Amino acid sequence: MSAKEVIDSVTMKRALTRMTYEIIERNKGLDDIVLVGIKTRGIYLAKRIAKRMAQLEQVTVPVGELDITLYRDDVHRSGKSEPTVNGSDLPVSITDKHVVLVDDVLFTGRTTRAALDALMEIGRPKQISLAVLVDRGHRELPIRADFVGKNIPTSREEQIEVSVEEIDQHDGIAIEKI
Ligand code: 3GP
Ligand code: 5GP
Ligand code: MG
Repeated sequence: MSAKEVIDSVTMKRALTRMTYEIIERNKGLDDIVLVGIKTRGIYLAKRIAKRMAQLEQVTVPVGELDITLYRDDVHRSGKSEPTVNGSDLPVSITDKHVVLVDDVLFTGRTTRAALDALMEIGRPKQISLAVLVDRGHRELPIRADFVGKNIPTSREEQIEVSVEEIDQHDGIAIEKI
């Protein structure tokens, strides 16, 4: 296995800052926004975006979490399992709010679909948007991200390694051949 860094820490921070500006701009401010991170790294990215929003707009945006079972066999497409939501921790009601789902990597879209199902069961948001740090392609569902850090085309044999300071001691994005 060899990992090649394609996005360094400075570039990754800039991408997150740009995504934050885009969310503020498209929402015409931060009224009614709730950020919901998808476990694990999506949560840290959502918290980073919230921190940036506070710096830029002096507004505290609520950050919630969704725990979606990760399935590792999806890389090889050998398994038939679907991602399911194991739990959620949302600090406020999402009804009539603009929920921005945040994940590290968008691949087939199945995790996002599971997240959408869960959110609709929990409440009735007025809008749901999707923000991902990396779109690696290979969608299997009609799902696209509204805010994208980097589009990194991959083969199915490749894997994107997203590192965040909070758990990996550094920021960066690498491509790994598996
Ligand atoms: P994350 O929880 O921060 O998203 O499954 C554990 C980790 O493995 C995940 O971290 C995810 O980034 C990473 N991973 C790499 N490739 C895949 C993949 O194809 N599917 C899933 N579900 N996780 C993957
Ligand atoms: P999807 O459900 O869209 O196929 O995959 C999205 C989820 O799986 C994301 O939460 C993401 O963490 C994980 N994932 C899929 N492919 C990759 C990848 O190449 N690298 C990383 N880090 N995560 C991936
Ligand atoms: Mg993830």
